[in-house]
Amino acid sequence: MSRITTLSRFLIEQTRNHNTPSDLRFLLEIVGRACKMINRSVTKGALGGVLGSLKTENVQGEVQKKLDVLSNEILLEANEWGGTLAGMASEEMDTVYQIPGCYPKGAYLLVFDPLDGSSNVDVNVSVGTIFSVLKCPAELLSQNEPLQEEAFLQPGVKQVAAGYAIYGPQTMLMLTMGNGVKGFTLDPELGSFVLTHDDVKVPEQTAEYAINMSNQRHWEAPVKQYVDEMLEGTEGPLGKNYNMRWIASMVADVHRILTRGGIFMYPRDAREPSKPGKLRLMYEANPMSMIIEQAGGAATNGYQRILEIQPQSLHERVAVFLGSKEEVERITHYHQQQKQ
Ligand code: P6P
Repeated sequence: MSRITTLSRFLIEQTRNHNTPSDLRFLLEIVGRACKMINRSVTKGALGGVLGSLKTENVQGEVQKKLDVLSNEILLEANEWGGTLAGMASEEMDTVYQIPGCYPKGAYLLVFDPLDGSSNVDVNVSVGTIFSVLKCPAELLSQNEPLQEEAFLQPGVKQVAAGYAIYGPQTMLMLTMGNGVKGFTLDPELGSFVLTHDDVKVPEQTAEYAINMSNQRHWEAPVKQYVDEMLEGTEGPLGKNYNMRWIASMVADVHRILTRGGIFMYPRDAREPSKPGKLRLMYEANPMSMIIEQAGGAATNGYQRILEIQPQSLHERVAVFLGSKEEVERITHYHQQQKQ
């Protein structure tokens, strides 16, 4: 019988070979288990009475789906008791989630988008859970005092782990702990995530881009220039024909790019000039940027590495250009040219 490496076995081997702290290993195991629980609810769909929207809005002003709230609760309940976390933060919660006083606090912080792309769940399109793990600054960790939001405000380079689960034709968990990207496929008969992609790499070159073209009139000049050049195909300066995909589920678009290359773009636009973009830095852009960079790709906001941005607030937004290095460098160059 061929040897299978489950997520648990992989994490044990990480502890042996890369000195991964046992509490970080335990935290990631629990996150994986929570994603399996979310997967179970997502895949039930109408049979589980979990489709549709609630009458509530989240801090982003977005109408919450039943599954948004359920997924958030699953992650909170799975992680609050383990003694690995000093606190949690989520797209679905205005403020920091404090670990209940009956449980000990731990050294890490968990930030997540519990169900990214949830507007797709009612139409049976892939959605996912995105998560990021940071160390809690020792001076801000107290068993008796509430955790302050500033503990989370660390640049993405400080992440000790990042990943996402994608609930699609296959349910997969993509994970990086700073030494490459691994892919695990859920074996529903085993109930375990099994290592199926040992060394995930983003092709440096691509002929595929992902952007919501309906916003074209709102884009800034560098984005208009870049997309126009791609649309010119072999007749244009880029000398090749490009294909376009836009699933409107970041996890699904990023997973495709991790698998076959491409560039994902959610630029800032004129609709909300005060906001630097739609996507959130702490629990969408940072974890996805760590994964993409660990897989040999690049991720910028048009001007700098996303992972080097110093967050000013928990739910701040950022423009995102990530994927195949050659294309991300090209559009970043266009932004920098325009700035001069
Ligand atoms: P639009 C989902 O709401 C999300 O945050 C990302 O998953 C996705 O890439 C983006 O927004 C889609 O935005 O404006 O095209 O609906």
